[in-house]
Amino acid sequence: IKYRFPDGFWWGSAASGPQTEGAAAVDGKGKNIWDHWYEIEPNRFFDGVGPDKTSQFYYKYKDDILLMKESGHNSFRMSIQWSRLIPEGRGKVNQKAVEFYNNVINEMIAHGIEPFVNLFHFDMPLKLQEIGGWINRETVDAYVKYAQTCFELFGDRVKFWFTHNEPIVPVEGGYLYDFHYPNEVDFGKAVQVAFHSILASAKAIQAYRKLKQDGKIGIILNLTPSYPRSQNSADLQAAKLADAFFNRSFLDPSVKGEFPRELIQILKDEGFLPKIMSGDLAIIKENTVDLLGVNYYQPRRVKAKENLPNPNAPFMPERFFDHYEMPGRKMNPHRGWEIYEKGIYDILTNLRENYGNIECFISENGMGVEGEEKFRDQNGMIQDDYRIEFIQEHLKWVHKALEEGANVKGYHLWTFMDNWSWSNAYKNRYGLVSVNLNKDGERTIKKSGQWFKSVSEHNGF
Ligand code: BGP
Repeated sequence: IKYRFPDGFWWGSAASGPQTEGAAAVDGKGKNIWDHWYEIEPNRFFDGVGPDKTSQFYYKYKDDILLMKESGHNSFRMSIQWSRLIPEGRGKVNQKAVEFYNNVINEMIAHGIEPFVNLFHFDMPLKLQEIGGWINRETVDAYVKYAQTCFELFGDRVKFWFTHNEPIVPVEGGYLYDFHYPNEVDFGKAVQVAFHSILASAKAIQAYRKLKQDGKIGIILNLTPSYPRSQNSADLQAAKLADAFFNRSFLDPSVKGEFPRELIQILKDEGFLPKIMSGDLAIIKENTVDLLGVNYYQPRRVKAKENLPNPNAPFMPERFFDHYEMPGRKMNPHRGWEIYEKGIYDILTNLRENYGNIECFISENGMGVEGEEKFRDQNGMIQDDYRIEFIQEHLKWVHKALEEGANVKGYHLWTFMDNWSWSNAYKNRYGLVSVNLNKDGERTIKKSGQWFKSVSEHNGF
């Protein structure tokens, strides 16, 4: 074994409720924005396949947990669907949901799989979106109540909690770049949504600590290291601002309890400071995370702006930088994302050097591939050597960061089994296990699933 990882390293994968459970309108579940968006625009991104289809984890969780075991999981990240537990976002708790999540958590533990539980994975209950979603302060209160309900119901067994998955994505998708409901372009609203998500996270952490349960709580952020085109000062400055907008905006308040100064200055200058109530900043300051989940897919390549921005165009972060395509970059042709394995090392090194070496783990990393059926061999197994290579190359960099002292505790792949995506339904497959939608969701372990098991068993490769 050339790359050995420390004892107790977390091997597993991540998934979310809306992308896997199905049963979208069953047993008292309320609607969230995805159920709603699919209903009103089924062909927008979804190819006519909605969150009600998915892999039906709601019904098949027992078999699926066996497959987790078979593919080497010692831990697994799931999310609780807010709109399943509290159908209207606030108010009545749905006992059927309590039963379901209890069953899943107990089943995982019975099979030696540590449950990592995330609270918010893009799934705003529709009733709360109707009052503005994260723009409305009432949603923060409702979220804290929801979080507290989860801690009280499941915290005797769940030892790893996360307040949000990629909270910047609903900001970008919903209020800047049009890939999440309510798909508006409004920088002011985007900032308010970001601020309230961060505040909600800090308040949930505060609520968790008050309960004195024996576990840890963190947040999961998608970090996209910003690389400047050159070392000239204009390019460096462009990369620095892109980093402040897209990484430090959430990383700094989550880990250090404060916002990046450059960003605050821009918001001030441009008249976009959010509404803040007295006491909010102190809550953020005092309730930083115990641990950080890092989702890493791709870097951001940045250069100084070439043309002056149109002053009449809606304000966007891109007023301060341009993106560029690095010549010779490696691409995932299916998802259109650059593959740059060293990025994972740069993130871990940055956390070690500039964020107090906060305890962290890779909470998502993975490769979405279209048309994997053509790689199925005569024994029915998908021969996804490209995925094995993808994971391996990233793990080598994680290993190097570890050797240099990074406080990284595990690696979770996106994802366990092929699932429904927010932006392409079932087109891109990410799983260690394949799902055949034409055969009632039949599951088969891919070659990568077998390989992953051996990595987890040997704690290395
Ligand atoms: C992350 C999300 C996941 C998942 C993944 C793959 O941003 O946390 O929920 O969707 O990306 O992305 P996609 O499904 O868009 O290819």
